[in-house]
Amino acid sequence: MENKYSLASLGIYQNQTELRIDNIKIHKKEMELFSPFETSFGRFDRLIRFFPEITFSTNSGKKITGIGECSPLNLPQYDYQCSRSVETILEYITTSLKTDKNIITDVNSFINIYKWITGHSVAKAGIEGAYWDAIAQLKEVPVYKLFGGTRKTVMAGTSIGLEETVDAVMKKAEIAIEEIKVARIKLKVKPGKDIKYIEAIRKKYPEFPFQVDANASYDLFHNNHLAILKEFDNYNLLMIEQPGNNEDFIDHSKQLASLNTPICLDESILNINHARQAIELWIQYSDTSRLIINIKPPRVGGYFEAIKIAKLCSENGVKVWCGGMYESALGKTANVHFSSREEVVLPGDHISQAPYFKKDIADAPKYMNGEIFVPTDIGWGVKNIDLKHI
Ligand code: OSB
Ligand code: MG
Repeated sequence: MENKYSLASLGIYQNQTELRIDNIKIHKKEMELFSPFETSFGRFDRLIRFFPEITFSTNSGKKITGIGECSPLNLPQYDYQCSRSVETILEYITTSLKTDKNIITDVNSFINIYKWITGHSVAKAGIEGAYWDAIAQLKEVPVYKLFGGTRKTVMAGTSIGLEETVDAVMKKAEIAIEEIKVARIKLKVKPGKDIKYIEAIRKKYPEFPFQVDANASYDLFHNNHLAILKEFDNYNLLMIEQPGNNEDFIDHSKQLASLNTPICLDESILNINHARQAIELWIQYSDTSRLIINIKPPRVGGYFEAIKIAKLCSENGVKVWCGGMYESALGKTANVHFSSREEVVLPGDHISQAPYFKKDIADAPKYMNGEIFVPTDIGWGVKNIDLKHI
């Protein structure tokens, strides 16, 4: 299966204006969550977000500045990355960008400067985000146009964390469905905190678009766990997200082949090669209609890689959507620009019950009845961005 996509074949803007790095500033903000969030790997109430701000200069001396976001968890629980690893890698990338003498034009010429760093997708995505915002300023267009996006609005769902009681989860589901009117809900589950929660939601909302996310908490070789996952089939779920270990998408394809509910890979897919390999496995052991991929730019190292994966999936009948990493309004907006691509066909994790953070660095994009309006202003189009007072 071929997976080599050029910028042109993806409809991504190829900047030809010659640029040099003028300055890089990394803004580090510790942000307090509005309410603590719990998943199978922990509960937290504050997160550090990094906002790389890169100023480029053109041959004629014009300066343009773009901002991106890096959104790690505090500890290496979701994957190996954490706020301290991201801070370290941002130093390496910054040094590379400042010392490299190559001229920057299209996104490949930019990524090439730091592609010697293996892994560390969260830091890379924030750096690439700053590039795109700057190019959008240069061309005076919204970023989604550079990405080849076409949607004017994107469908927005919400992620509901684990709670001690079914009542507490039901309260959150009710607010999401009846007050916020999200396009779909996603519930975090783990062994022992699964069926009774799912059953309660389905009893009250038999048809509402509903999916679950296990964050790698089930053992795909444990009979009890397999039996529980099979039982999920009774609840008309859109998908089961990442039931097994991060590294084990081969096992996901084989061990869960008898489930009717599609399996969504999140943690397992770090680049386009993983996506291609997963597709080949589902062709062999299951069916591509039962594979879904959650594409998060911070998990795959940036927006260009995210678009490549979306294209490959779309060409192979695999549905994709855009997940979140508790980004601030800036990172969420960047995800919305990516989701404007036509290949992104399912609702993303773009909104939360209350604002995620007590004080955000910018306004969230306009939201109404399960849809977010893709900003049409220049750059990311976020309003009231303030990196000084947070
Ligand atoms: O598994 O999708 C996940 C947040 C951090 C790390 C992993 C995940 C999540 C979420 C939050 O589910 C989704 C959001 O940002 O709204
Ligand atoms: Mg997930």
